[in-house]
Amino acid sequence: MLAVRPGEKIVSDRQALIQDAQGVLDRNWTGASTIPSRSLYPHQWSWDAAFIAIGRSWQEQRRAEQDLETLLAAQWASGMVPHIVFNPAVPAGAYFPGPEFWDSAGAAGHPNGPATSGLTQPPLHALAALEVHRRAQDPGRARAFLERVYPRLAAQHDYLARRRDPAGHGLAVIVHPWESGMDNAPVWDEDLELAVPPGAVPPYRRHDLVNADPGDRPTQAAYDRFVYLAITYRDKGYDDSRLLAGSPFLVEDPLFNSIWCASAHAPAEIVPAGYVDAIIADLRSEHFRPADPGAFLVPSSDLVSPEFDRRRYWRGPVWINTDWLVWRGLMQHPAATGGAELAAEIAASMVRLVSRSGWREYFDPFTGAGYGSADFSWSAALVIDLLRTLAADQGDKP
Ligand code: 2M8
Repeated sequence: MLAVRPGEKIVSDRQALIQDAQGVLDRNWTGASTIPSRSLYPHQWSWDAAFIAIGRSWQEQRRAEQDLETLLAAQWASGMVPHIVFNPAVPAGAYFPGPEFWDSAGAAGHPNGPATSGLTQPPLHALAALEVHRRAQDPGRARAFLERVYPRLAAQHDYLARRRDPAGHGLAVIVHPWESGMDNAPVWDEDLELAVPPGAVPPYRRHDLVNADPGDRPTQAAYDRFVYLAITYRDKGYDDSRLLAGSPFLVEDPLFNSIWCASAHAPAEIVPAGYVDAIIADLRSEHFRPADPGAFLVPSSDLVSPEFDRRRYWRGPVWINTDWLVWRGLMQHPAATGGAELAAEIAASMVRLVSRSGWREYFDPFTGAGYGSADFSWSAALVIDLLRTLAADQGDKP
């Protein structure tokens, strides 16, 4: 069985795995921030920075703080925290769409400093900053850090409330699948059924197909739509004031909003228990649990839907960050029926995946094979967090 009972050890040599994960983070450190991976993603990404800071917080307070502060230094005047901060030392053309595509310098409210993208990503940063503070080896330093980042985090949340809630629902909209972080998920397919006008997307070269197996990555049709949507938003100056009237893609994404909620410390305890039970039931059903007991949890898309694809980016493979989000949510609800067992199974699955296939970007739910880039930072950072949290809960020295 997949099952590991709560409290049971899930890894034979925890220290070795943590050290290995630490090596990934060391190799991906640039001096100012951590890149997600040397091959596919050579700049700083927004929600990656939050996951990475959480992993680093256990023993590298300074780098954890620096990861978050480098990102937040690129915040726009509106409060928007961009989804990519470009490293000027990386050759132009190493990633598409790069700084020349986004043209952030030409946009109102872009800060002085490195170029950025014009989109945002799930706002996990306040939660990450608090974790960094909570685990700080130097509490005085951590307090000063929190005082510095607090106004920026408040501005980020304020931006979402003021500029990204055009319908007044209390939920933020995303204007592009890239803002969800789960860019290529089948849930966006319907909203992406848009006609790209001929000539609207100038020719471009996809670097992801050079650096990863094309079978792991979005199709060309999906990519054209991603690029078209980004161009549409860019050409309106990244102006959020007329979103309802002018955005071809406008979605109140549940994951983005749950992260916003968790980050804003609207504590998970206010979630009605019925929702938690329903989520657990879904996760234990044929939709998210492969029948083979030796398989891996949790697929990123519904296993029995026609769109499910076991290896293609965000359309089915298991990702360590979404596993970690589900695991953490379950740990906050110890009383939910079956929640603790499921959390233990997910934790065991995460460890089995990286032990078997290394620090890959995503994994096959049936075989555990690794896909996408290698030495992927959030896989390493979040397994550090998982192992250290479990060790601390069991009263072991981390
Ligand atoms: C992926 O997204 C970028 C675009 O932002 C890409 O495909 O080039 C996503 O998995 C996203 O969630 C992640 O933040 C990023 C870097 O790891 O890669």
